[in-house]
Amino acid sequence: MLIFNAMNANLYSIRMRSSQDARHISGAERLAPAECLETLAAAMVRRALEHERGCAEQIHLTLEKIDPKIIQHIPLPDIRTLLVDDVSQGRAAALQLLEKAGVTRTAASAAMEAMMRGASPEGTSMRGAMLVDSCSGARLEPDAARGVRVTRMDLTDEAAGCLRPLLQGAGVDNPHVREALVLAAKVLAAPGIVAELCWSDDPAYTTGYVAGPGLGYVRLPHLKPAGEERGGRAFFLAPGFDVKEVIAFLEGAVVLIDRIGTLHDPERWRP
Ligand code: WAQ
Ligand code: MG
Repeated sequence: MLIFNAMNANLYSIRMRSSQDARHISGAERLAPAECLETLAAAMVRRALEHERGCAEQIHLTLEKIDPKIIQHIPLPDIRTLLVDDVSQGRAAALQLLEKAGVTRTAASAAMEAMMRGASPEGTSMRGAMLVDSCSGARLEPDAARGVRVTRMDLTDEAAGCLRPLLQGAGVDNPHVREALVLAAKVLAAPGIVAELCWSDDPAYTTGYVAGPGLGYVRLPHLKPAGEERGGRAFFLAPGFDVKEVIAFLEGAVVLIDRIGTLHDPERWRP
């Protein structure tokens, strides 16, 4: 979390995922110096036990020392909100944005339909994300229940200190937004990723987003109906890029976000 190299020498990856047998409940991923790990671990356990999706029966916590030599610094994307009236407008806007980012209509629709059905083989939410060919729409992740889990990323304390008041000013400083921004920043920095589509698996959280290197992070207030448990993520990979390489980056690279982007005023979506 800290920007100074002396502090980076002491950095750990801490991550949690929780489930009720095969059913994914929640996850979290942070980078933090040794002295913060106890407090963060306790907060992650509490989150797993008190989650809206149900009380966890299995909780996996992983803590790992980070090699300071491999830390990369990247910025957060700019943030926009497109106001839509309902889920059908939200999904139409998302398809348009994905096309603008370079995803074919076929690939964008296939990924969206998989998320609507529940993208795991059981028709539930996956633990991680789908990796989708941005041209054909083919699924590229090796395990369709697990998906690709993006870990080893966080804001520096300094960047978090700038981001939170900015989000507060717009009334959107909540963990969903902060964590999604951090995840999207790392996804957009991955080799060959042209866009991401996301909506939550938490039944009450209906705002989702489309992100892309040229688009930034575009929030859409209605990407699924309230009460819906099926959520997910799709990372669209341009043809010609190596699947193993992009997964190695998303799961393994250590990324500290040290700069935030611009927060634009909400605008109405026009078809
Ligand atoms: N790596 C890859 N995929 C993940 C990860 C991860 N670290 N964490 C979650 N997912 C996938 C998984 O399939 C989940 O079911 C799905 O994403 C949704 O996860 O600006 O809260 O944590 O207001 O429920 C968007 C915020 C919030 C929009 C999204 O996702 C805004 C959210 P959740
Ligand atoms: Mg969730």
